[in-house]
Amino acid sequence: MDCLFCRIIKGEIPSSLVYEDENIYAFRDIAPQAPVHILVVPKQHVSGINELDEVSSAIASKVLVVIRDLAKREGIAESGYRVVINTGKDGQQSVDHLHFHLLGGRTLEWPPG
Ligand code: D5M
Repeated sequence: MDCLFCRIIKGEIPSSLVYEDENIYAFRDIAPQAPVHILVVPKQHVSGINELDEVSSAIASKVLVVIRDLAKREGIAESGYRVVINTGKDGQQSVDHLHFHLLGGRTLEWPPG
């Protein structure tokens, strides 16, 4: 399977790594939409929320803990931030490997476009 994020996780494509553990890989978005824009990705390939099962949803909950810690480390925990999972065509998901956007460092608008 030719998945961009699987290739990044395997080290076949370079990335700006900010965190890695047994199950999770986090790196800076190549096209940042905010001063802090990190993608936090379960290593196991799951296309998106619709494909979550028991194992991958347990890892997804660990992703939230990683996001909490990254927000602290990036200095945006107090000012606030947003966590986004784009899903499917209408959700503008462009990479079919589940990923959480961590966005912060500026006042974010609501609602999103
Ligand atoms: O988010 C997919 C995100 O992935 C989008 O914000 C750009 C980012 N992207 C694409 N290629 C790379 C590489 N090579 N490094 C880092 N970030 C990348 P989505 O929610 O699917 O639209």
